[in-house]
Parts: sequence; structure tokens; C-alpha cells
Amino acid sequence: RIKRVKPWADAKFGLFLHWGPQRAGGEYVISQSVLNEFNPVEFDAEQWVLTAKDLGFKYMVITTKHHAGFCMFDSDYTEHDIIDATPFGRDPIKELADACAKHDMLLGFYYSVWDIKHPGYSKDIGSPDYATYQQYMIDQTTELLTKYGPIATLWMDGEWVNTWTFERASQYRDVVRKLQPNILLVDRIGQRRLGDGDYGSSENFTPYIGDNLNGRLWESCQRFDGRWFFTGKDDSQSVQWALHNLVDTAARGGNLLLNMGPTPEGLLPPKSVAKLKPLGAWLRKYGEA
Ligand code: FUL
Repeated sequence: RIKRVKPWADAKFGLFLHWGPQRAGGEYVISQSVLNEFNPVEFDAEQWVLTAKDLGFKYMVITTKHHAGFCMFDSDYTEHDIIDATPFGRDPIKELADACAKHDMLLGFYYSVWDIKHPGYSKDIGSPDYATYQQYMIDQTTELLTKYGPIATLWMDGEWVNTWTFERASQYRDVVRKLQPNILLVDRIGQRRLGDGDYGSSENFTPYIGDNLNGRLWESCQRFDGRWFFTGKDDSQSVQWALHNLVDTAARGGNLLLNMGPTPEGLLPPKSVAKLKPLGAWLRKYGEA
């Protein structure tokens, strides 16, 4: 087990990317006209990875499907994906996976259980349609875990819906483990706080010293830009805030997964990147303890 978790646990500092046609504040529904215009031609996966490295990040986690159900990867199981529904014509998840492999960057996938778009998804427990949705999740996760190389972590989300029962979570988890035995699972895989998953996740806060972590691995996700998806505003936190959070988290044995929302054109938000530059420099000087 130790060998399995070591690369992620040693990495300490991850870049969380919430990317898609949606903007902060409109994360749940994506209109057809927005899709028709989503064409992030400036996306350059290699540039993203090199920039992330320069800023000191050691892993990345990107949204492959968020709550709106839109897939940023080429899926055979839906037309609500970047290849079929937008003019872009490229699979950015594939390009990012290749760039990460080339430059030794660990890559994780965020995948939402909660899916507003899928007709089989239902909030009603016991709904007959839900079986089709469960199969859909399994089929898509199989695509994600067979076509993109080794994935460091699967960052499930949306497990709070009451349809995500223990049985469904266990069935799903077994598929994941079979496909990639070394993958780590965030505790949101199901039954959060009941010891499931390989590491605990806290959102927008860092566990404080009194928290009973029982020696568990944990990760705190924090928003550098104040929101999850691209905001279009230059209202990100300061570099001091990021450094303080990273040191505070690492000193307590955790990982910091710092979020940014890339632009609709396909760039890492330029102002946030510029702001974080001194952090990368600081880490090169003092970070390899
Ligand atoms: C939450 C989601 O609702 C947010 O949109 C975001 O993805 C965050 C990391 O997890 O549960």
C-alpha cells in the first residue's frame, strides 16, 4: 500500500482544473449556443504541464465530467462531449494525458456522479432508470481508465446524492480497482468520512490540528480564483495566501490541491499564473525538504 500511495503523497502540491464550456456561476446547465461557441483553440497541453511545473505543481487533477454532465473527453457513450457537441474536434484530456506522461506529471481525473444531463440519472432512490446511469458511469470510467494511460487518482464527486448508495459505490469501485490497481481513490468515492477511499478530502478548509485524521492521508482543495470554473475576473488570492496554505497543509501531513479555472480559449488563467510565479521560484529554492 505504501508503494502505491507514495508518488501522490510525496507530490504534496496539485493543480486542480475545473474546465469546460461552463463559467463560474453557471456550472449546472450548458446551453447549445454556448457549446456551439466553445472552441478553445489556444489549448496547448504541453504548455499547461510546463507552466504547472514551473509554478511548483507536482500533480494535476482535471474535470473530465462535472455536474452538468458535459464530457471533456471523447466518449462513445454520449454525444454530450467535446468531440460531438463543439467545433473543437480535439480530445483535450488525451492531449493532457500525453503531455503529463511526457513530462513526468501525475494526472488525476475528476468525475462527477451527479449528472444533470443524463436521462437515466435520477435523484429518486430505486428509480429503474438509474441502472442505465450506473452502467453509463461504468462504461465511461472504463474509457477513462483504459485510453489515457496510468491515472494517479480518481477524484469522484457528487457522492452526497442519496441515489449513490453503498452498493452502487462498491460496484463502481471494484471496476475501477480492476482496471487500474494502483489508482488512488478520493474518499468521495462513496461513504465519505466512513473511511472509504485512499485519502480524505476537505473542501475550502484545511483540517486543523484537533481534527481526528486517524493517520489518514488527506488533501485539501482550495480555490485560488475564488470559484471553481473560470470567472473572467482578476480576483484571485495572493501568492502569500497560496504559500501559507501550502506550508500549513504540508506541515500537517496533507496535500494541497489548488484550483484554477482555465479560460474558454484554452489557457490557464494568465493572471493567476503570473501571480503564482514567485511560489514556483520559492519552492525551487526551499521546497525539496
Ligand atoms: C464540489 C462541487 O459541487 C464543486 O463544483 C467542485 O467541483 C468541488 C471540488 O466539489 O462538491
